[in-house]
Amino acid sequence: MPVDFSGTWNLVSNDNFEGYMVALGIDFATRKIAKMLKPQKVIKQDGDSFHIHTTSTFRDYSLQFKIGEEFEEDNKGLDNRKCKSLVTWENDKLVCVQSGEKKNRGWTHWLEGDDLHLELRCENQVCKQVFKRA
Ligand code: VLP
Repeated sequence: MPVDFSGTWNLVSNDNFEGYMVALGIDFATRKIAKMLKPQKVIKQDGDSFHIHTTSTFRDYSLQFKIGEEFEEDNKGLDNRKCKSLVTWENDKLVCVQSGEKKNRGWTHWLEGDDLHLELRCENQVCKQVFKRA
C-alpha cells in the first residue's frame, strides 16, 4: 500500500522560511507578511496523481502533477520563476526537483506519525515545515 498524503493539513512549525525566501529573492515587505502566515495544505492523492493546494490569508498556490511526469511550473505568486519540475517516489517520500535558474531547488514531503513534513530547498537554504491534520 503506497503512502496516502490526502487530507487537510495546518502548519504548526516553519524553520528557516526566512532563509528560503531570501534565497528565492522574495522582497523584504513580502517576506514580512509571508513569515506571519499559517498556511493550510489540502492534498488530494489518487494513485500517482496529486493536487496540492496551499492556501493562506495572503496568497494561494495550487500544484497538480503525476509522479514521473516532468511539467512546467510557473510559481505564480511565489517567486514567479518558471522551472521544470519532476516529482518521484524515494521510498515513501515524495521528492520534487525544480530545475531552472535557482540551483538545488526542490522539496520533499513525507509522513511521520500523523504529521506531514515538508522540506523546501533553494541554493544553500533549507526550510523545514511541519503540518498537523485539521
Ligand atoms: C514565497 C515563497 C507566500 C513567499 C511569498 C508568498 C502559498 C509542496 C509545495 C507545493 C510549496 C510552498 C512554497 C511556499 C514558498 C513561499 C505565500 C505562502 C502561501 O509547496 O507542498 O507547491 O512549494
